[in-house]
Amino acid sequence: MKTELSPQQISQYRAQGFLVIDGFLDEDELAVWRKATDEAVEQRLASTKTLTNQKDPDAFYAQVFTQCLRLATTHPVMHDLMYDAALGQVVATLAGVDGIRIWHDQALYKPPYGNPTGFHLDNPFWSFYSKDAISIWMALDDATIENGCLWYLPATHKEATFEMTSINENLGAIFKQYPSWRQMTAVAAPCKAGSAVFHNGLVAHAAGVNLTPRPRRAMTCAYMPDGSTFNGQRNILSKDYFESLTIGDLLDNEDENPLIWHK
Ligand SMILES: O=C(O)CCC(=O)C(=O)O
Ligand SMILES: [Fe+2]
Repeated sequence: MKTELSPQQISQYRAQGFLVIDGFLDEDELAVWRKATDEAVEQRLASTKTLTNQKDPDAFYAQVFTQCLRLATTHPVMHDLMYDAALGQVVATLAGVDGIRIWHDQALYKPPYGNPTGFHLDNPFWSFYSKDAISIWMALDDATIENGCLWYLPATHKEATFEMTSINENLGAIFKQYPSWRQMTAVAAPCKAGSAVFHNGLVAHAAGVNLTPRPRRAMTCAYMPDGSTFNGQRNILSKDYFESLTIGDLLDNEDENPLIWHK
């Protein structure tokens, strides 16, 4: 894993709200990530007895991606990959925070001839608000313009608020909330398998249509800076934990949101 970050990479991440690191994994590491993710997704889909994350496979959203959350809780190798302190240090250093917790991991497989992922912000969906939330998006296949690589509206994390944005079938639904962004030119983030794309939880991003007969596989993880507090939304929190919380409480539960790195 390419864990060394240059000052240029850090400043580019902070300025643009995203950063691609080509060849983040070496070939052997990529093979481990692919196998673990494929297995964990397969097991999850078998246990939930549905082929996609939606009951209706013909629904638009079911054809955006197959989405499997918190695979570290069901697959031991995935657990080790996600709890790797070296990875935690990389994301914490990019984000500029002293400690980092897992918010949730998530496999995102865009199916063959799958629909695009509409522009959205991530952080408004989560149970904490932070200008320093960060995600990693690990390409398990080459991510190309043809198969649905990520696209960014650079630096929008500096203007975005925590207000919920809609993500629906319209690629540009977010522009109703942020009209000035409609004039921006989106920047594509194509990358080879084994590359990692990092983004801020408030930068606007989308993914293209998959115009190939093969899936576009990615393994992702969203992170919460240590010290973040509960904002009232449940999102992925367990029912019992959610019901025990009051707005403003520190989110420091090791089972729900493990601290994977601290200075
Ligand atoms: O993979 C995709 O299509 C979308 C990814 C995304 O929105 C994310 O990782 O936050
Ligand atoms: Fe996202």
